[in-house]
Amino acid sequence: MSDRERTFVMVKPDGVHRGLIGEVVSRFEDRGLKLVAGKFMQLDDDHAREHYADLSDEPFFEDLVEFITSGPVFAMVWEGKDAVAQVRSMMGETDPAESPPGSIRGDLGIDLGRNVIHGSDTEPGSAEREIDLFFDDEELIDYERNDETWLYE
Ligand code: IDP
Ligand code: MG
Repeated sequence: MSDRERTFVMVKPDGVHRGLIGEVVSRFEDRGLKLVAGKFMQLDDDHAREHYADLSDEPFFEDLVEFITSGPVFAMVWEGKDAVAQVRSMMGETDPAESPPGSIRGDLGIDLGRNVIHGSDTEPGSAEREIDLFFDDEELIDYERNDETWLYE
């Protein structure tokens, strides 16, 4: 049980506009991860800058903030065994063009700045920081999936 963790995931505006929320949610559900929070929302400028604060010196930062605030996003928290690393591996690489077929970005995107999905990176504390930035504690729902005894030994 100690390897169960939570990670923050977000379908970006390109994914929402392209009707890919259901596809993305399905992949994590099918894998056996458990949805513990979800919110359809539009990020304001401050929220976007704080979320991507570690990239603020990058030349693409302003474009990234403009894009991520340009339309609605679907923010989620998923829980399960090694959830942070599992979600990252299911996402593929940052650039969809370098992501293998079978990964979310490799199947659903083609361009770096339109890569459909955000997922917390594996730096210690990243997932917790992002979950806190998007959700209040009472929005995180504790429950058991009724297939958990078949998903975990
Ligand atoms: P990640 O989303 O795979 O964690 P990060 O390096 O954290 O990748 O970058 C955050 C987002 O910034 C990426 O998902 C992508 O949308 C955008 N991005 C990253 N690198 C570049 C770049 O070199 N040019 C344009 N956009 C970029
Ligand atoms: Mg990142």
